[in-house]
Amino acid sequence: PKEIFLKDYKMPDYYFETVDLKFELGEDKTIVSSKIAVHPRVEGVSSPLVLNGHDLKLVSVKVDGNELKKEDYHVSSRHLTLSSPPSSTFTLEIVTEIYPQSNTSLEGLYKSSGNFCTQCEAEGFRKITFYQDRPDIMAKYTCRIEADKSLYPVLLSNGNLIEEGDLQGGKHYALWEDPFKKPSYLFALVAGQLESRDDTFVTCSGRTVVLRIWTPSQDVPKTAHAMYSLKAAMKWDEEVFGLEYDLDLFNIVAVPDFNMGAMENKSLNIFNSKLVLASPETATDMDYAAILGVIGHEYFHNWTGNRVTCRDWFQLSLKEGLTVFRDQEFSSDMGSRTVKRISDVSKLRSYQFPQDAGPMAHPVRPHSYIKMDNFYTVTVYEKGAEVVRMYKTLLGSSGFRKGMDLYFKRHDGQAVTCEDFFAAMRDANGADFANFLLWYSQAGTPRLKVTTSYNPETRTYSLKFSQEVPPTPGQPVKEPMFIPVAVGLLDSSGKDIPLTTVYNDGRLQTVASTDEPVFTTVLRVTKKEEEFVFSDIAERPVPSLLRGYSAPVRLDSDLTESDLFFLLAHDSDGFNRWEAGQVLARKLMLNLVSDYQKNIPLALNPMFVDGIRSILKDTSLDKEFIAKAVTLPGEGEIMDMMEVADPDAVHSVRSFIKKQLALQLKNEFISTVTENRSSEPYVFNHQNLAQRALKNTALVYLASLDDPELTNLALHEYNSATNMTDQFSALQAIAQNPGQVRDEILADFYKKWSHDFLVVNKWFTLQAMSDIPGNVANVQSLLSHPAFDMRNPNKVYSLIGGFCGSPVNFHAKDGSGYKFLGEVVMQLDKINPQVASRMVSAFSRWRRYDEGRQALAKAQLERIMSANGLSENVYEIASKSLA
Ligand code: B3K
Ligand code: ZN
Repeated sequence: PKEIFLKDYKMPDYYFETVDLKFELGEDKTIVSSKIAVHPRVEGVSSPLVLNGHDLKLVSVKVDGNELKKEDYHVSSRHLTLSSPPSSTFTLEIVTEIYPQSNTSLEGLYKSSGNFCTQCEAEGFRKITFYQDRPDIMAKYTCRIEADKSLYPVLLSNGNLIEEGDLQGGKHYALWEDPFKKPSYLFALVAGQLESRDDTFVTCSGRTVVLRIWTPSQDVPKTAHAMYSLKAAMKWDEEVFGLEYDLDLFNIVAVPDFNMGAMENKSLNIFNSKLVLASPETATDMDYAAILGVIGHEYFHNWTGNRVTCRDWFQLSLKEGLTVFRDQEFSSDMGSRTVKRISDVSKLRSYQFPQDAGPMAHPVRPHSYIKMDNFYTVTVYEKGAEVVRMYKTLLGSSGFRKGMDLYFKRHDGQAVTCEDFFAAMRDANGADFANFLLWYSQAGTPRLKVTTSYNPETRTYSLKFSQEVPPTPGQPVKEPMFIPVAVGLLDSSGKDIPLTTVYNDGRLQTVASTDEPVFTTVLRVTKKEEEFVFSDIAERPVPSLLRGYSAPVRLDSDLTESDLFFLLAHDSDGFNRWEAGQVLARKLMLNLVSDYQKNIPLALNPMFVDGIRSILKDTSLDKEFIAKAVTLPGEGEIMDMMEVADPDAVHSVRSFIKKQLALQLKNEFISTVTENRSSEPYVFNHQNLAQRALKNTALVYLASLDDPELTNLALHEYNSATNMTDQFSALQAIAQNPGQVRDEILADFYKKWSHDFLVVNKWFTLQAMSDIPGNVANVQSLLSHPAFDMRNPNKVYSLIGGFCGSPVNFHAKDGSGYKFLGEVVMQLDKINPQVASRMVSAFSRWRRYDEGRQALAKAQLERIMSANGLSENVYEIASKSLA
């Protein structure tokens, strides 16, 4: 397999102006004809024209209407090369044959539940026809689709429908034209039996846009929330960024077989059904929130991704980091900003930090890849979004908006780089961004240490920072980063102290203008070691550091336990209030883990129990915030902080604390459950979902005790639930404890929902993630359950992905979990390399465990590496994991 490097980027020798495609969709094969207007980059210069192609059968190739002679081109399994095409504008016509029916990779053109659909990002278009399949080739497309009218009554592609009609032999056709230039990865086609929910949106300039969400007819009633989300997103982008939709039609299609969440094809977004279909009875609040966020995300790509796209795939975060940031902000504005920030930071810590500390660590803009699909990662997406957020933290809302405006003014219709985005932010604000660009090129999570001191004589308060970026593969030595640290200081009554002046390494900076008091200031930490001194501080303050999590770093401070309890009770920054509790919980858990390993009996600090009690009873707090604040850090997060990760110890400790809290706060939790029941019909709004979240968090605590009275309470909640959020939470609560009640209720749930594959997937996930002893056998047998199918990615993610997310069983000491995954990966790789590659990633951190586990995991990776016909996708992850 060949590695591709950013440093080798070259401009194309030929550009494509227009592309006219024709698809003759058939039952055994599909014929694809393309007619491309080509012009050389430098007029008069001819060089070989290399087109990408993957598993294509070439039927014919013509230049300016003449069939090419055999000696004028060369076809291999991955390319079609024209040795000396004309040196000025010419027409290229290519006909290929493809077989969507047998395409199980779900990349290119394939079939899902009888319907045709496409997925082209990153490099799937080359599975449809020979093309320069790279994002800096932007062309205007037309697409004519011909198919059997009764089997495929609906024919969709990008842009506007300009013609349709009947053909002989029961066929019909549709001709679509997209007026905007686009890269091939945004091409889409759908053909099948679908019905739509239709609506309209009137844009800020008064244009009416038709909105359609397509699904099989029986699912149309479940698209109301998706439509609501789309309209909310369209409005939000106009209000916050001044961005208006640019066509008169916007289509969304939901398909059950899809490798990832969704795809932002121009005006024809294709979605995994999981992220479109929802009803109160079948979808949880989490599903509703995910739909809102992803519908927003794909819609927002219309400007950040489609109108302005990436020059090459290394720049992926240019569109993904930015669009994740935009969808995070959208969800914040639609719900609770603090809770959204908490969830996003938890995700970063649980998934991105481990990636950044492992063999797959890569910068937000990677330097190389073998298979681009392996780089749609939490680093490119979530850390990339943090990088965008830092611009906003440094520039403020209006400065950030100026930067965005300039970015679109300069680059609309172009394929650009991360530097172009940086330059727009900088130039629009005349900003000094020091070495900020290092965030794109250096991998690894920076460690930031802070030492605090107060001097009563000079009434000054000092923060001394030191930073270090750990080595990562290929990057042994790092430069210090530019870390924006948002800071506030609390006085002894818990109030924010107005900040006046601060000295940075002796240089004066004034933070306060005369009129408005400033309570949070953003310190610019740029050196390996640096001191900031606040003046006019009357007493020793408690600092609130990295407010709102202003930079993606691991912060280490000398704050005492009592400082942290103080922040937990008083910080005006909601995120940091939660964070103080988490820092306490992490310390507590790590100490107990070490006790556990030394066989010291576990005992829970009563101060911690009191802290949780007071949050639980604080009626001034948002209920969703309370639910988050009483939830312990995840096992993965704790293991990530250990020298040698010990899944058994971490799991035992977390369960111990959970049960202790349940025991000691039993009455509080019971009243939380009873007081937060609701008899109102389900509505997805912040107040209602917050109430459900709090009630269900309390229920899971209570049921962990395996006390018949409390199990009955959970059963009562299960039986009286009127929506999936409450029903599934009760099921989860009960399923914590092995035994007859668990078995019966799991069977009952399946019986209720066997007709709905999205609900059945929840049932798979719940069992797969279970920590009950020896669960691998259960998961193994679920592989042959009639509802399971290895060809459907959602099912694989639910059952196999879910299992890998369970620390105790996946990391079982006897290696049974590893062996299970090893076998599944090899089987899966033959069907769908992208999905197999995601699954094999669960092995990548094998070196974090003890020697016994290391040997067992390594053996599985080696076994995978020696498999015949291994895909490039799996090869890249497995080989880098072993390196
Ligand atoms: N851009 C797509 C992801 C494509 C993944 C290709 N393997 C979805 C998104 O991020 O919006
Ligand atoms: Zn995206």
